Amino acid sequence: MARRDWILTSDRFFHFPSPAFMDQPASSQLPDRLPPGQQLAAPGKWPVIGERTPAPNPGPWILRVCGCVERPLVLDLEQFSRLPRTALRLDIHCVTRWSIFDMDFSGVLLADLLALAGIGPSARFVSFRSQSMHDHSSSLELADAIEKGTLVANQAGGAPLTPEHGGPLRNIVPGKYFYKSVKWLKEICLLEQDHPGTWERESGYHNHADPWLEQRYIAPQIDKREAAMLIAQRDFSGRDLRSLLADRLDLSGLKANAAQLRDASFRGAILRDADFSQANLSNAHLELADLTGARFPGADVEGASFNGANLSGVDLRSASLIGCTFTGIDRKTGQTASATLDQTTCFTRSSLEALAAEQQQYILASPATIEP
Ligand SMILES: Nc1nc2c(c(=O)[nH]1)N[C@H]1C(S)=C(S)[C@@H](COP(=O)(O)O)O[C@H]1N2
Ligand SMILES: [Mo]
Repeated sequence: MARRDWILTSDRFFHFPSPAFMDQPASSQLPDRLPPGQQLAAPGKWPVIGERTPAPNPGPWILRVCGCVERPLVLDLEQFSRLPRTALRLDIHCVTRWSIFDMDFSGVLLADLLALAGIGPSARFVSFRSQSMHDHSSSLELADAIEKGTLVANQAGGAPLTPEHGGPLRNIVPGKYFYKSVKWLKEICLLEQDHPGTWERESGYHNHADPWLEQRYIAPQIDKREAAMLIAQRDFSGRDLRSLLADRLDLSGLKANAAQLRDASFRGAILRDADFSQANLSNAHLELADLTGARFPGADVEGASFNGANLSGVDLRSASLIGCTFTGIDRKTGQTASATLDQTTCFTRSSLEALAAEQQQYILASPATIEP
């Protein structure tokens, strides 16, 4: 099926995707447009994810195009602003399960920058490098990056990019999870060998990042025997157990302080009184789990699914809830599954703002305690 990663909102580009999808009536667009496991962000909200500020930048902003190129480029913002501009409208999809439709970005196409620099014969990958505290970067196959319509943007929604969203410059990669779009872009380096990006190296994010194939994470190698031992002892404290499968297990009283449980699956598990303080549970599957009395202080639960879970006595006041779900169609059964909340389930009003509208409404209509 034809899939729209972007449409052109200015009149220049080297190819145009099949617009077949756009001929369908509006009501049939939504299921086709939202990649699997994604939901729309709260209207008008563009969450800030990852780093929030660039590293201090001495002197004026410089963008370099280097590596396997024929003519390395060193551009200041004034020179950048005189390059041929392109505007794109596209949907963005964060790996933590929120999407926003019809974002407008404008700037200079990677293809146009590379036409100036000249692609060297050995170039196969492109690394986007950031002016950031830990030298954040992300990479793509060069042909893929060009074909997708990668843009070096300095504007979003017709206004200069704000610093928290990557201003003055970031790259935007249509049709990939948003972690391929690096904020505070300072260097575009063409490479012979891939140099996988920060999230890809350190957090197990998938290097291909196709939201339609749900290429979110590469499962790390967990030694099966060690996992079985940790499960038997119910102690995951400080362990890296990303993508662990623990569906339907009885893990009452689990100790998971500071555990890495990104993308782990606890579907239907018994997690009564579990301690998840400081744990990373982003995108974890907690559907239908019994979490009565479980503790989450300082935990990261972005993109986690609590659909159908029992959350009696659960305190989510200090957790970041971006992309979380509490109610929705269960992907295994096709039925709606909703979390059970009572007066002992706690949120703060500000944390609820990060949720998609449907999720917010569900919690506001429940008996849960919401602190100001
Ligand atoms: N320099 C830098 N770029 C980054 C990140 C980061 O932490 N540092 N996070 C990535 C991730 S995971 C996402 S989802 C998007 C978030 O962009 P936003 O904050 O503008 O929504 O930026 C990407 N680019
Ligand atoms: Mo992300």
